[in-house]
Amino acid sequence: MSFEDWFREDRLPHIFCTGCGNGTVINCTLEAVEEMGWKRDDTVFISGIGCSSRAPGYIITDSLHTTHGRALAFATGVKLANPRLHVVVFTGDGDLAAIGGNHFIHACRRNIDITGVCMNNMIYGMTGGQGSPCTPAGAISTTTPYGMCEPVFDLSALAVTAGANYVARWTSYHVTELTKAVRAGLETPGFSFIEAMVQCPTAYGRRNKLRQVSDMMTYLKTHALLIQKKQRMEEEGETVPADMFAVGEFVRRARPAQGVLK
Ligand SMILES: Cc1ncc(C[n+]2csc(CCOP(=O)(O)OP(=O)(O)O)c2C)c(N)n1
Ligand code: SF4
Repeated sequence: MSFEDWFREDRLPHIFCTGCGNGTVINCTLEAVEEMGWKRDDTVFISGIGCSSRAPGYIITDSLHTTHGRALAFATGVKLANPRLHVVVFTGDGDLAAIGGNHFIHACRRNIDITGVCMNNMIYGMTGGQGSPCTPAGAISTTTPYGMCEPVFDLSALAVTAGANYVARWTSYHVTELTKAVRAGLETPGFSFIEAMVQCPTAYGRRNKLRQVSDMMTYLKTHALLIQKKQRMEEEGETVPADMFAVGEFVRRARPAQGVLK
């Protein structure tokens, strides 16, 4: 079998815009799931609402497309009702960190055996480009026409602090690293969180001088800074540019977890 055997082809064509990064994240996740040797009958994909949250609909397993911001609450119920199931949540930055912020914190704190994959496109994509907690300072959105004046929210740092057992961030450019990170998250008992920075040419790129898909990919590539390099720069007193974001593995630990089969 290959990762393509997990696709629900009768749902095609998909709704994603040409050049959207979400497909890459779905492929990487399914590749990791396939590497785990999981069975379709034992695996459930769950999401909230948003472009990214449409992902489970294209996968052949049982899935739940739930309410905006509530994917982790539904996933918790599924996992605790049947801990034998492998539960993977797809979410977006708005779904996870705005309306779903409290569920995110407490899923990390409870350290439930779920893997959350967030497609962070730095914007509300599905509803036409409102600013999200992850819209970078100065970026243009429909709700920040003069530039985002609030500081960007670091989803991975929150997950580390709140108690997730595995946290990593990559981008849709870093396909190999992203796949390995999802695999590590699936293997780690407890809550694992993988943040994937993705291009959204439609709602984010065209308002922020990144109109071409290649421009957005170049943005992701050139603004990603390996965590070890960032730490070295900080130790040596070098200034880390404010628009760079760290990528890599942020934590891998073994805090007591819930929903893990003994
Ligand atoms: C309670 C509720 N409020 C608002 C909405 C409208 N809504 C649907 S998707 C969405 C934003 C999605 O943004 P994000 O989670 O970042 O996902 P993306 O579409 O960018 O992948 C909003 C506000 C809704 N469906 N339900
Ligand atoms: S609006 Fe953005 S996130 Fe949504 S499908 Fe289009 S490119 Fe992807």
